[in-house]
Amino acid sequence: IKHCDGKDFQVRRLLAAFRHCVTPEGQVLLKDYLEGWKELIKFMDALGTVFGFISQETITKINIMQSYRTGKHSDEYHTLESMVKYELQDNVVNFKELPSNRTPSGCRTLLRLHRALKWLELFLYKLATSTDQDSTSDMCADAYEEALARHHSWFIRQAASIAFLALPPRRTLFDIVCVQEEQEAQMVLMTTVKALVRVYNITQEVYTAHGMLDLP
Ligand code: 1Q0
Repeated sequence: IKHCDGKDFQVRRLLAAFRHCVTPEGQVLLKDYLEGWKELIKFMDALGTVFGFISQETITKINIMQSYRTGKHSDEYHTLESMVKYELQDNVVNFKELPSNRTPSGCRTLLRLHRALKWLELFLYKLATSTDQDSTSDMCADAYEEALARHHSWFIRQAASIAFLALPPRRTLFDIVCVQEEQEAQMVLMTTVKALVRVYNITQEVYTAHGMLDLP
């Protein structure tokens, strides 16, 4: 299988997006952050239909963010920091559970992506430091337990654990990333992890500073 076309997943683009989204002042540009996520969706799509519900859920979250970013108040949704400031000022953060007919806030929506980014960081780190004998399903499940499971309902946890079993072996994942050599794979993965850690830590600080880590 060849996955190395321009329209397919490219780790170069993933890396560029998650790097560029951090400005020299240490702010997070939402446009590039979401570009990074769009690239991840391509990765999931390359994995096949079992991951469709995860990819759909990610698309839903990205679309909510895009609608804010291009909507009436687009200026306020330029960076993570400006979004938080605006939604706090305007009292639209939803610190309480919302009626389901209202569009969730940018802050609570991005928080879902932010938590998933921790899963990705842990998973890629495990992938980089493993061997062909290790199971990707186990690595994925371990990262999920560490980063995400406690934020998910029982039903979602069951569905996720079934999807994890369908994860292909390391070599197939490396094929999608278009790396063959073990060393090259390690380097690409670790570079990506570094970029993710940087964005994650900034976002985490902003959410912590405003007591927003538990938005319902
Ligand atoms: C590749 C395998 C993907 C494994 C993904 C792990 C996370 C699984 C979580 C699945 C749950 C999705 C169902 C819905 C969940 C929602 O309840 C939840 C909360 O939202 P809400 O509105 O109900 O409060 N939503 C979320 O937590 C958002 C979840 C987003 C999942 C993002 C998965 C990102 C996957 C990326 C695949 C990339 C793989 C490696 C790339 C290698 C690159 C070198």
